[in-house]
Amino acid sequence: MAPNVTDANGVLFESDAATPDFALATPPVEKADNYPRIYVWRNIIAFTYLHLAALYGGYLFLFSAKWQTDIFAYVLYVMSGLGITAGAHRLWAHKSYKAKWPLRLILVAFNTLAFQDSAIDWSRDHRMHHKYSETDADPHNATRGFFFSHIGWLLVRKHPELKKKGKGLDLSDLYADPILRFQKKYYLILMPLACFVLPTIIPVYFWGETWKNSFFVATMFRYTFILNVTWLVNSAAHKWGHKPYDRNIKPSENLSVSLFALGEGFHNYHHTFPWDYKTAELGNNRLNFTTNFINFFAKIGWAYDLKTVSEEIIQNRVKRTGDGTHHLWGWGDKDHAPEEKKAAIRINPKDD
Ligand code: ST9
Ligand code: ZN
Ligand code: ZN
Repeated sequence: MAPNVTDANGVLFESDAATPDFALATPPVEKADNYPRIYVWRNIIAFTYLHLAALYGGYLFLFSAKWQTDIFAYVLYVMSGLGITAGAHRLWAHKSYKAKWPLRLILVAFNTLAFQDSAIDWSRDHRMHHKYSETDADPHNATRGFFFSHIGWLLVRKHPELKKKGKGLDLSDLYADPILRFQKKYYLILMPLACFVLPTIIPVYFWGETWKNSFFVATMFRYTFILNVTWLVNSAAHKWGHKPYDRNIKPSENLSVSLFALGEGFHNYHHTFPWDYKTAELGNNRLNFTTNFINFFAKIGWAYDLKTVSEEIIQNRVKRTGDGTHHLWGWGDKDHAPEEKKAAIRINPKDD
C-alpha cells in the first residue's frame, strides 16, 4: 500500500493515493441520502435576478453595445476565468504548481473579479469535492442530479455531513499566504469593486458607452456567463463524456465544456490525477488555455514546481480502470486496429 493513505474516499494530493497508480481502494460513487433541502431565499432571489439581467445583457451584447464593450466583456471573461482555473483551482485548491508573489497577486486580482467567493473558501469546498466526491460531503454532489450540481447547491444549506467531515480538512497552506488572507479579510470591499463597480464604470468613462449597456453587458452578462461555464464543470462534465481513465466515477471528458472553461473539461482525467497542473493528459493543450498560461509563466520563472503524471502511470491506469475509450498512444500501439493501419495514408513510408 502506498504511504499516507487517508480514510477519505477521494484523492486530493499525491500522498492521498491508495495504490501506486493513484487509484482509490473503493470506487467513490455513492447514492445521496434524502436530506431535506433548506432553501436560502436570498440566494434564490439574487440568482433569479442575475439570470434575467444576463439574458437582457446577452441581447444588448448582440444588438446594442459598442464593439469595445463586447471585447471588454470577453477580456474580463478570460481574466476572471484564469483567476478560477489557474488560481483558485490549480494553484490553491490542488497545489499542482507553485507561484511567486507577483503571479499570485495577478491571480488573486483575477479571482476577485470572478466573484466566486474568496480563494480560501473556494478551495475549501473544492477540496471537499475531490476528497468526498459524489457523497453527501461533496458540496455539489452530482448524484443529486444535474440541477443540484449546477446551481441548486448554492440555493440551499449545505449537508451536515459536509460540515462534519470538513472540520478535518487541512487549510494551513492557504492561511499561510498573506495575499490570500488579505483577499478574504477585505473581500466585501474588493469583490464589489472588481466584479461590479469598475467593469461598469470603465466602458462609460473610456469609450462613452451608455450606463445601461455597460451594466448589463460588461457586468451582469459577463459575470453570469462565467458562473454558468464554471458550474458546467460540476454538472455537464460529471454527466456526459467518455471515461478513459476511470470508468467507476461520474466525471467525464467533455470537450465542449473544456472549450469554454479554458481547458477544465477533461474531468475524468482531473478526478483521476487531481494534482496534475495540466488537468489533462499531455497533448490536449490546444483546448487548454490555462495550461498554456501556466507554461508561459513557468518560462519566465514566476510559476515553478509544476507537477504532472508520467505516461507510464497513465497507461497502466487506463488499462486497469478505463472504459476503453482512450485514444491510441501512437503509431504501432498494440490496440491499433490492423484495418485502420492498412488504410492510413503514409508519406515516404519505410518500416524499420
Ligand atoms: C460560486 C462558486 O459560484 C462556484 C464554485 C464552482 C466550483 C467548480 C469546480 C470545477 C473545477 C474547476 C473548473 C473551473 C472552470 C472555470 C471556467 C471559467 C471560465 N469545509 O457556506 P456556509 C462550515 S460562488 C469545512 O455559509 P451554509 C464552516 O464552519 C457565487 N467547513 O454554509 C462554515 O463557517 P465559516 C457567488 C465548511 O450556511 C459554515 O459551515 N457566491 C465547509 O449551509 C457555514 O458555511 C454566492 O452566491 C467546507 N467546505 O450555506 C454565495 N463549508 O465559513 C453562495 C461550510 O465561517 N454560498 N463549512 O468557516 C452561500 O450562500 C452559502 O455557502 C450556501 C450554504 C447558502 C450555499
Ligand atoms: Zn468534479
Ligand atoms: Zn479540481
